[in-house]
Amino acid sequence: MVTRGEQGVEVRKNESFSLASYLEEKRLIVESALDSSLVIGNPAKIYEAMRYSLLAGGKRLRPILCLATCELMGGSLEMALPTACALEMIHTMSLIHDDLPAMDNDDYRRGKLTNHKVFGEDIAILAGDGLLAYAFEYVATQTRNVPPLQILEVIARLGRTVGAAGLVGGQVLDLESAGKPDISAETLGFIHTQKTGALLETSVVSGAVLAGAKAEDIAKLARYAQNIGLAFQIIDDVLDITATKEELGKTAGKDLQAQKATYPSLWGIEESRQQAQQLIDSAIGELSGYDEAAEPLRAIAEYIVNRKN
Ligand code: GRG
Repeated sequence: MVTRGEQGVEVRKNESFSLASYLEEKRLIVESALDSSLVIGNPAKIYEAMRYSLLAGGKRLRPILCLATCELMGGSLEMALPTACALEMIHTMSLIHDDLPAMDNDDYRRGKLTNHKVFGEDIAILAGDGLLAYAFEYVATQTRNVPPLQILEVIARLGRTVGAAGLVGGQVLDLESAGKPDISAETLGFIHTQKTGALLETSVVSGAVLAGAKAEDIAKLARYAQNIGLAFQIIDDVLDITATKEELGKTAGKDLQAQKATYPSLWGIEESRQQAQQLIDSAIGELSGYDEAAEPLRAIAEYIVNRKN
């Protein structure tokens, strides 16, 4: 059954599970944890800049994925909450830096003025740096009831994800791809695996690691995440063309303006949607060995192709 959830998004629903309620319940937990994770210190200005972007809304998909896999693998919400917050701190800092004039140069994000538009470029760079450093401190100091080696593994995975093998490397390739609309689907896939996929994969896998999941489960969940990660980016490219500024909360049509190759530019919009749906089907296939406890992950996968922002 398909129903309409928050913001009119079509979401899959079975009789005992409502994705809209699940996302809302988890989003509220994440919002509250993020709010209390970062109190204003001295100098107040940098904390205000960090909180401005961290608490500016957003779907909170990465922390929710982390909580969902931790619970699926038998862990508790409390075990994963500090890592869930850290994932959102890292995601938020990447958005702050991505929006800078030296990068994607945008004035709006999540329906609000971008960090540098409010606080200036110098403080926006430092707010991103502050959030990145705090994410690691937060996991290390706030995680409870998890064996230290599992915490260490999460920290190592986070480090790899943000660095040259992940977000930083992906962003470099993305910057280099501006003005080159003729790059191949393979190259595009490589860029997005690093720029977008890596953090989504770490969100899914870190929840499982914290819960003490077996290598076999971690491998399945990693494949689930790789599939949803690429589908997420394909739909992101489609929305850049089809959605309005109001729906996106940021400037629409940026890819065309920067003359970037995107999935719709390579395949067209319809084929892009179909490819995304195939990836989602493969992602859900990876969950076939799990019972209804995996329903949140199945429904989130479907939501990724049906989302409107
Ligand atoms: C990580 C050290 C370090 C630096 C940052 C700028 C940069 C390097 C990387 C760019 C990463 C980036 C902005 C990737 C795009 C990912 C993406 C599709 C973002 C949109 O995510 P949503 O739709 O956004 O989940 P909300 O606002 O809902 O959270």
